[in-house]
Parts: sequence; structure tokens; C-alpha cells
Amino acid sequence: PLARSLSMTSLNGLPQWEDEDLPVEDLLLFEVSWEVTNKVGGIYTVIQTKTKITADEWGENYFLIGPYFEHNVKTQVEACEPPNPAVKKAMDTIKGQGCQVFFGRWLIEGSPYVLLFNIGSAAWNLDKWKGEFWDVSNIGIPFHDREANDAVIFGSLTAWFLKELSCQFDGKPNIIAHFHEWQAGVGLILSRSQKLPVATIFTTHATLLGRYLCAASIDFYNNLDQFDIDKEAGERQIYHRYCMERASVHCAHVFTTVSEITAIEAEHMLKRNPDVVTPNGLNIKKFSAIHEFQNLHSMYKARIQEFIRGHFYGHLDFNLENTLFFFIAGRYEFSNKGADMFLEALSRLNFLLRVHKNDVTVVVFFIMPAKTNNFNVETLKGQAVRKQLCHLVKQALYCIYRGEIPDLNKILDRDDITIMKRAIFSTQRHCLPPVTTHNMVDDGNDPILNTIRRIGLFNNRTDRVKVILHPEFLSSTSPLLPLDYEEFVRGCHLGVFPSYYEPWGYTPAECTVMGIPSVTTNLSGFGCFMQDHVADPAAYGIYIVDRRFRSPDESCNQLTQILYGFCQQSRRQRIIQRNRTERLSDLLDWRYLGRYYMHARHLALSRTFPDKFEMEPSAPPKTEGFRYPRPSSVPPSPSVSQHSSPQHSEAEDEDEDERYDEDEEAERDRQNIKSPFSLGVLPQGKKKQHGEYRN
Ligand code: G6P
Ligand code: 1S3
Repeated sequence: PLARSLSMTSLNGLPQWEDEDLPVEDLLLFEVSWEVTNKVGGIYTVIQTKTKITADEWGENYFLIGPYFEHNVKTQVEACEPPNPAVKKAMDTIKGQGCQVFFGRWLIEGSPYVLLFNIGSAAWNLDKWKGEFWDVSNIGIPFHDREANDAVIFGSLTAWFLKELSCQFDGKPNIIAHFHEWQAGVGLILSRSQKLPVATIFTTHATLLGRYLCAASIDFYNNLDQFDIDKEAGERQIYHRYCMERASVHCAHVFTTVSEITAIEAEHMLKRNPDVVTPNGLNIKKFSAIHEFQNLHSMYKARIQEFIRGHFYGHLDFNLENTLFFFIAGRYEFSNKGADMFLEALSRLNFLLRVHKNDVTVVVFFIMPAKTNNFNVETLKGQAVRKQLCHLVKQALYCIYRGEIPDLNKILDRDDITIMKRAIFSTQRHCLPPVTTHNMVDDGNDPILNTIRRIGLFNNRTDRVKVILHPEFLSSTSPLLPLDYEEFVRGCHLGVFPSYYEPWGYTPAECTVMGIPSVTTNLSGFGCFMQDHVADPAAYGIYIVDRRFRSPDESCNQLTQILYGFCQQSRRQRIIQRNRTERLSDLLDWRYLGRYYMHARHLALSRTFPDKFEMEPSAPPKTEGFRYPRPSSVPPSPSVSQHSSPQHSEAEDEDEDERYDEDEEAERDRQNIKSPFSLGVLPQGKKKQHGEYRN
């Protein structure tokens, strides 16, 4: 019997696509990654957000394979017995040989099953497994590369498990194994060399060489076809890793990557064109109250303002109601993530705001983890002073709330007055508000701090741009800024991600679904995707800096203009723009983008088991020709297409209620959005064709 349908329903007019139903009851799907239950970077986000739709489709036949780390398991996984007897038997065989395997449910949406290998418990096999890997691939792993050695153990365990599992089946169920990134690739290479009856998919989320070459400030995109890639990998001492990556790519039945721009990169750095581009989605939750995200913005902005009161105590001579919060966040790759260009643009913005005597203040957060020795004293002191003053004010207010006419002699006794005087004295600061919240281990060599020193953004009173480096990921239990990342993003006004190397880029995508505008570039997968799908991205709060066809200085000027333009928006314009930004969420929903993963699986089955899955499936429709239209209230004049901020009159500023005509605009736009099918741009339905794909 055919199981759940793989058909995707249309989301607000986005293109529909129906694929053949896959008999998922006769299939098992394993997704393998070093980041299963183990947060290292963006791949964790891909897997963790995608499980909901994958578990909905595959039910009990979906498993994730990852490494076992006690602290992760304790907080995220609930142990249970494998429901599938074949899976249990394969696990028991491995356990019987002294290697620990953990099974449970990952406590995230979709609660998928996870199978976690304890790498340490199997490490005594390392020399043997490295030898076996050499025999099949001629790739030698140096003893000092811990990550690569772990990858060999992880991969050998994965292939061993798949072997023990598949030998129990007689043609049914068929197995699909989807491997992410080179750290999981050894499992794929070994499965293929052992000729296991498993359909394999390999997804790369970034190429090793691309990341390294870009970080070395090489003009990467203009020289893609010029690099001697073997030599480059050797010089950077990553030759063995690059071989593992390249072998995984070439062994896979189906090779995918996350964006068109990384597909081009892969063609040059890995010498294979991806079969499918699988853009990254998010698990979108819609609030029942349409404007709830605006309320949340207000609520979390107030929490950030509280932190600012403490951080700038004694220097709070700017109006918090007229202060904008910008931020950059992510892996600390200074130039790859565009922190270098951002700082330069901030210095120019500071100049512009000062010379134009603009009364807006911009506070910019850098959330990029680095090695630290905890919070610094000056920052902690700021929050302590704020709390003390807050306590005294609350005491006074309490009387007023009780309906008493406040009698100063009664509400504050002598001790309170003494405390208050001391608190006020302690707000007299003899140094500037700190640029960093933590004691940096390598303060003298830190690239962000060194750039701040060079451009002189020291949080002086005269600066209109203030900078705060928070070199640790955010947490709701922090004594300093008790917000988790999502809450923090919601409270900010603009995310700024001017990346040079960014295969996809989750940070601006996350901003979008929370209704927060962001800056991205046309070198990021996300930026290119938005350019392809939205007629006027800036009108929707997606600002795309051109880092491809302009010099770095020109790009930096463009970024400065974007930031300066944003500072000139009125509150009402910002509210309207946030509404528009949030409207793009459907485009980033896994319920829409998950179809590309489905297609990759179907394709892998048809290539591995051609007698059962006879023909290669037709690709999901590309959305070329389909675009979110320009918002209807933006007249299509050249001046607007340049500036692209929401139109309004001064009088409108008085009305700050965002629920009015914006809803009408949204409705009008929704009606304008037509699926390419209904426009006749793309063919209806599905049609299987032979030989449509490269092998
Ligand atoms: C949300 C709230 C409004 C508030 C506004 C502030 O839209 O619902 O009540 O006035 O945020 O916006 P701003 O861009 O100034 O932080
Ligand atoms: C990679 O993580 P990164 O931040 O090192 O994978 C992410 C998920 O596909 C992607 O969004 C990002 O651009 C890549 O760089």
C-alpha cells in the first residue's frame, strides 16, 4: 500500500508541485550528521528545523545518526528502545563488539529517533579503520587531526551499522542514507565501497576550500576557474579533508548543496555539479494574532533598553526612544561574515549622523563567540547600578500605586536617601562605557577590537554609533542580557550580515520570519534566493549589498547608505516595513522548501534501485518567473526603487497603530501573488523523464 502522500499543498500562492507517492512504509530513511543533537553551526539548524516535516512524512521510519556527547544527550534526548527490530539487532551487534550506541527520541518538534555513536568507546579501532579507509580510498589521515580521526570513527560505525541492518532485509525495505558535510562522508564512501544496497545522498553546506580561500581574503569569485585546487588544499594543510569531501561528493548517488552560488562553487572546488539545490528552510509558526510579532518586538526592545541603561550608566545622554538597535551574529569568521565591512560602514555612518546633526543613536551588537574569561567588571557594575536605582524607584512607585500621596519623608527613609546618594555618586563614571562585555583572552589580537581601535568607535558621548561586542552566544539565564537569541532578534531593528562567504546564511532568514529587516549580500545563498523571488527586496526589508560586481569600497558605501537610509525612517515606516518583511515567511517555510529534499530522495532511489523506482522523477518546479510583487503602496518610480522604503506622509506619523491599511496592502499583495502554474509560466503537474539528470 502506498503511504503518506508526498504532494505539497500550495502556500499562499507559492508554486505547487506533486511528486509520485513514495511507499515510505517500505523504506527507511537515515540522516547522518556530526551536528545531530550537537550544535556546532548552521547544519544543526537545518536538521533541527527540518525534522518536523520529515517526521510527519516518514513517521517511525525516520532516524537521525550522530555522535554521542553526554552533555547534549542529558539535555536533549530521551532514551528509549528502538521500535524497529532490525535496527535493534544491528545496534546490538555493534554493542556486542564493545562500541557504545545510544538510542532515543530527540526532544524537538517531530521528536525523531536518534542513534548516537560514542566515538570514544570505539576509538581503539582507529588504526584498523584508518587502514581500511586507506585501502578503499588511498586517503591517509594524519594522527594529529582530531576532527578527521573522529570522522573516520564516526563513518566506520555508520557504515558498519548500515551493513548490519541491510543484510537482514531481502529487498525490502529499501534504505536511503542522507549524509551532511565531509565529517559524515566516510560513512558514505565505505557504504559504496562495500556495495551496500543503500541509496546515498550527500549534501555540502560549504566547501572546505571555499571557506579557507575566502577567509584568506583572496578574490575568490572572480577566479573560481583559476585555482589549482589540489595545490591550494595542500598548502593549507587540509589536503586529506578535502579528499574526504571530494570522494564523498563523487561516491554519492545524488549530490546536493544549499544554494545556486554554492552549486557554482562546488562545480569548481569539488568538480561535480549538484543534482539538486536544496535551499534551507525554517519551521514557521504563525501566531493567531497577526500582529503579535510587532508586540513581541516592543516587549523585547524594552528588555534591550534596560540593558543599555545599565551599560551606558553615567553616559546615557541619548534618547532611548530614538535609538535603533542593529546587530550581527554568527560564527566568528571576521571577513567571511562581513564584520570587517560592517565596522567600516559604521564608522562612515557615525560620521554622517554627526555631520547631519541627526538625533538618532544607533547601538550595534556584535554577537560572535570568542575565547573569554567571563564578563568584565565594568559591564557587571553597570547592570548592578541600574538594578539598585531601579529598586529605589520601584519603592517610591509602590506608594503611588497604593493610592497614597507620596510623602518623601515617609516613602524613603534616611537609609534609602543615603543609598540613593551613593547610587547616584556611583553613576559618575570616569571611563567610557565598555566596547566589550567580556574579558577577551586574546584582546590584543582580536580582529573586531583591533578594528574598533583603528576607527576609534569607543562609545564617546559625541558618537552617534555605539558598539558592544558580546563574544558569547546569548542565553536567557545570562546575568547581563537575559534574553535568548530569538528574543534578542525580535527586540532589534535591523540584522546586518554583509557576508563575503555564505553558502546560505540562516541569520537573515531568521530575521525575516520574525519580521525584522536585515542586510545580506549577493554573495550569500539567501541573498540570491531573495533576489530571485522578490521583485523589490528592499521594500520588504531585505537589503542586498552588491559584493559581486563592485569594489569593496563601493560595497561599503552602499552598505553605509542602506544603514543611513534606515536611520531616516520614521517609526511608522519601520512598522510598515516589519509587516512586509514578515509576509515573506511562507517562502522560507520547510513546508514549501522541503520539496527539494523529497526530490533528492526520490532521485537517489531511482538511481540505486532502477527496477523498483523505474524512472527519474521530474524536478520540482523552479520558481523562475514567480516573484513576490512590489508592495502595492510603493509606486514603481525610479526614485522609490532606489530607496524602497514604505511611502507615508508626515501626518501619518501621528498614528502609530500598525493594524489599519497595512492589512489592506497585505491582502492586495496576496491577491497579486499568482503561482507560475496559474500564470502558465511553468508546466502543470509532474512528468517523469528519462535522462534529465547528470550522473
Ligand atoms: C511595534 C509596537 C508599537 C511600537 C513599535 C515601535 O510595532 O506594536 O506599539 O510603537 O513596535 O517600533 P520601533 O521601530 O520604534 O521600535
Ligand atoms: C554553513 O554554516 P556556516 O555558518 O559555517 O551551513 C549553513 C547551513 O546550510 C549555511 O547557512 C551557512 O551559510 C554555512 O556557513
